Amino acid sequence: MRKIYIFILFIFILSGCKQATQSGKQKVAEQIQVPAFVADSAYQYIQTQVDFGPRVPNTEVHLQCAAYLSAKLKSFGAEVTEQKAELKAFNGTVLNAVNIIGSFKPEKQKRILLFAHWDSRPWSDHDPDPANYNTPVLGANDGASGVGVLLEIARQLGQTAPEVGVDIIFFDAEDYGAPETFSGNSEDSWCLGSQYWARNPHKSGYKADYGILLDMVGAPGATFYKEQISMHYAAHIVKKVWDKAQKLGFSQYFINEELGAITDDHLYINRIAGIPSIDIIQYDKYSSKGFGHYWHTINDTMENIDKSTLHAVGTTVMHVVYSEK
Ligand code: AHN
Ligand code: ZN
Repeated sequence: MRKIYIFILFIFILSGCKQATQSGKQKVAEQIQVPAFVADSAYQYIQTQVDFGPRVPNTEVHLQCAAYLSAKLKSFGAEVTEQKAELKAFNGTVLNAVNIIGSFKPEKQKRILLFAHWDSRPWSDHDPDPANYNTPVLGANDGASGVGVLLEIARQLGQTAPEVGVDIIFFDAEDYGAPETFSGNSEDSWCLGSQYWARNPHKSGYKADYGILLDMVGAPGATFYKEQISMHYAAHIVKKVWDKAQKLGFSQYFINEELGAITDDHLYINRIAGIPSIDIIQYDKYSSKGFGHYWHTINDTMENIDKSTLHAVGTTVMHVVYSEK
């Protein structure tokens, strides 16, 4: 009799062990595989944009670059919408603007919105030499870097689908804001493309769980602080992204400190579209402008683009997206 009890006990332990290993395996299988973000590829996408020249609205180059960005998103398998609008700038100029939207898995309910601006500023109004004020900014960092990182993410999304749907929007006319010397009404003069989309989304009733804006994400040694408009509207998303960055070992880029309130596309996506959104934007505590020394100067060129920074930002955003269920 005792032998039988021991035998039953033995079977019991064995089956328990088996279950334990099975659930262990399940855990391993459930761990999401995040494709590797290729910084070389993002760098090339930035180079290509810069090679077009300044992407200033109402120029030929601007249209050529729009066609390039749409074609790229399509080639990665996105459903692409070119949203055209005539937008009035602070100085009365009517801008022929194009917001470019690439949707992955448009049928999915749960969606994440990733965005950047693709236009470049018509004036280098922070250049140390006033003779350069009317020269357009090349916008390697200010514009092209966010778009380059998102194009590389788009390439990965096309190859390996995450659980959630993703919309990538390249907003136009972000950087046509009134210079500090302008004496007229300059309210809401920045971010015209995102303001338009927020009032007229490409799909009526469009919803996303949250949004992430990438702005000036390519400079060597860039620091990204927990920006205060992002904290006001979407503190939980800031935490999610910064926590992920720390875990991945990028704490020298993603600083665990709240600093600066920056008027940028995410403000209008929060305020008008009601999608909780954050801004990953380079902020330099130690510079008088708050941004890099080349910001809104003729020196916003490829020399100020660093693959390690692109890697930190791209990898972090990829891990956030592929963690969602
Ligand atoms: C202001 O200068 C008010 N906001 C910065 C938004 C911006 C300009 N991002 C890139 N260029
Ligand atoms: Zn700018």
